[in-house]
Amino acid sequence: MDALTDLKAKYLSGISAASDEAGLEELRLAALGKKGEVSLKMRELGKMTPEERQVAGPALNALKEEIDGALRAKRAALADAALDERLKAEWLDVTLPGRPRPQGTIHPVSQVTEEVTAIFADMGFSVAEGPQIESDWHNFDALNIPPEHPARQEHDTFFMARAEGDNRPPHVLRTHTSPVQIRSMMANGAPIRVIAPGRVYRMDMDQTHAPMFHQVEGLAIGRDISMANLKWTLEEFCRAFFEVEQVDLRFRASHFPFTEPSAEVDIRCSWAGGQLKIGEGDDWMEILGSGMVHPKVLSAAGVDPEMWQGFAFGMGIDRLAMLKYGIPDLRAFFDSDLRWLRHYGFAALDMPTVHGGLSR
Ligand code: 2NM
Repeated sequence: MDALTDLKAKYLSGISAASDEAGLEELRLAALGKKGEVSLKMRELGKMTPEERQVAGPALNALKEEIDGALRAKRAALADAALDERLKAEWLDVTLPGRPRPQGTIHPVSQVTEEVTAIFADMGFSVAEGPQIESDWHNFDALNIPPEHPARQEHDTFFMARAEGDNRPPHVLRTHTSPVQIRSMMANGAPIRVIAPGRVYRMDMDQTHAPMFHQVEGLAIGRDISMANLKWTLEEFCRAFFEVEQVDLRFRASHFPFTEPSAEVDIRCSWAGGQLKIGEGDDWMEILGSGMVHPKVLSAAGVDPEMWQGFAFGMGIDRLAMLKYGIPDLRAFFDSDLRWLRHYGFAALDMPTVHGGLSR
């Protein structure tokens, strides 16, 4: 049995010295493979006498088990070592500081637009949009603004250039978002409840006016919508927007071509100590225009005024932002001054909801 002792010594030391999986497999084949040394010895058992076989058989089996066991153990040890190497190479320093916050902020106009949209969405209004370059018809005629109306004259409206020889009325930069409501009524008919926030343009530039500013207008058309519905809707809006329990609104008779009757709406406020407080005090501040949509406007938009009626209103988003967030100068709104934007901007991903209290 000296031959077996030699085999055992040879393979166990070979396995112990192997440095990789391929080397181990070579050794396995050399010992236990079909033509391996141990397998050949097994085959010789057939030629032995029963007495010889009784001794050699168990010894060969034991050798085979031992080599097999050593192979398994070494294979596991190599795998452990490989994992250790990987863990050393792929370490991650979890104590590193986090990534810096994004530098950008949400512009107050965007913030207020989201707030207004959330409040009116809660009351069943959807958002409508339309082109900023409008046809003369959508911006004026459909809204019962006749050609001789002062708002149409050069000093208020930006007109687009016309091709030479084109005598059609030029398109305009929309002076209000009302043409969006016209388009909504033409596309969807009545009943309808929409708000239209967006940019509008007027040739105006001083401390309180910019040539581009933002408006939100609302429209609700139904079979029996009245001024009472308008009053409740606007009160509800102001309560939610200014985040106060009590608001007091004052409706002053006014005139707009697209509504009849028309009212300008003031909100009770106080300026005590130079600080604006909404809902208390003895001052009134104008915040929006409103009225019952003129029958001629309904007809122009394809809605039968014998069947349908409703209210509309409009207000300036930029001014709402100044009032709510105490921003003094309208002209700084569109300067893209990073210091101003960091000061007055809002955190990204902090979207206003009515249930979340809008601006918290
Ligand atoms: C205002 C004041 C009063 C208004 C009217 C319409 C439309 F298209 F439905 F006729 N939209 N918005 C409206 C009414 C706007 O802004 C001061």
